[in-house]
Amino acid sequence: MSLARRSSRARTSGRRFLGIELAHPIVNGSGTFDAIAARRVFGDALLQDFPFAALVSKTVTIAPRHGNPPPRLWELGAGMINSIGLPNKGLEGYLAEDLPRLAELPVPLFVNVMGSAPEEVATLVAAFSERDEVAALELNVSCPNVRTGLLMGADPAEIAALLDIVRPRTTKPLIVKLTPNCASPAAVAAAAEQHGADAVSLVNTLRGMAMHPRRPGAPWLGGGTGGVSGPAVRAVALAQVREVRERVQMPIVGMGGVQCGRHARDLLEAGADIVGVGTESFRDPRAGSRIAEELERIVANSGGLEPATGSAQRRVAQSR
Ligand code: RRO
Repeated sequence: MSLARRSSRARTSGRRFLGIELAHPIVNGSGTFDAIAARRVFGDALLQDFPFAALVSKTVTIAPRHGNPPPRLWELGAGMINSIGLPNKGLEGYLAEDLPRLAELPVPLFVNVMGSAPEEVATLVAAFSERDEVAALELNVSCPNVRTGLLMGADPAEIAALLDIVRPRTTKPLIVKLTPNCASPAAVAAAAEQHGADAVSLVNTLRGMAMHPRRPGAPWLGGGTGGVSGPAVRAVALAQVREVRERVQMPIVGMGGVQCGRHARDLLEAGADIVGVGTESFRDPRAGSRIAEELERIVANSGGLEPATGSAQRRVAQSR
């Protein structure tokens, strides 16, 4: 076994990500694990066996939002479509009510924020930047810029302009959550890196819709369209993580349809540094811990993974 492979085996159980110590490489996808509700259900047992190495919060906006009208979910053969529409208490409500409770969790907190203009995102980032409870910030850029009408995360120039305004407002790590619904997530990732992002996470959900079973021509979801997640998107996630890894040096949070340790290993092999689990947590609230344990066993049995950042780019180049 090479030295690189042996030393990286240790990294699979505990690793640093953006300077933050993680117990293992599995985190949740934003909006897929409500830790406050889970604490109500499972009590302090949740704290003793917390499923993720860091908690990524659901998206916070400046003003409170009710979210989309129901129905908000449609089950697919291989996943689901959600159209939740960002219900949240808004910045003030989140700071007063949610942040103190999330700070009690035994893992670092990554706060996900979204705004409809760069200045709004900057305001959110600046507010969370002052809070010691927050380890890192994730920018949800799957939102149209009200001024340009363009999806902020779909266009390299939009993402560059966003980061030029947001980056100076914090010294905390900034993760950009990429949308798969654009011509080139890799080009957006490269622009994000050039303009000061510390990491990217991908994939967010793929735009999709379901027809109403009883009303011809009408959509099922109250919001019309929604985001497809689960096993249906796993192959797309793998391809996009690999493409992004070819373009950037910064760390990647890979996610999309991960249900078991092997799926997590595949994303790490494709170039991710850590892995997000989302839809699977709705079936199994302990999915994060289970997948981390399965991954640990797979890696131990196979002699280790190479560190993702940089090495995956070399592997991709060599395979051409
Ligand atoms: O709230 C949602 O409907 C939602 C968001 Br903000 C997102 O980023 N991705 C998604 O699938 N749903």
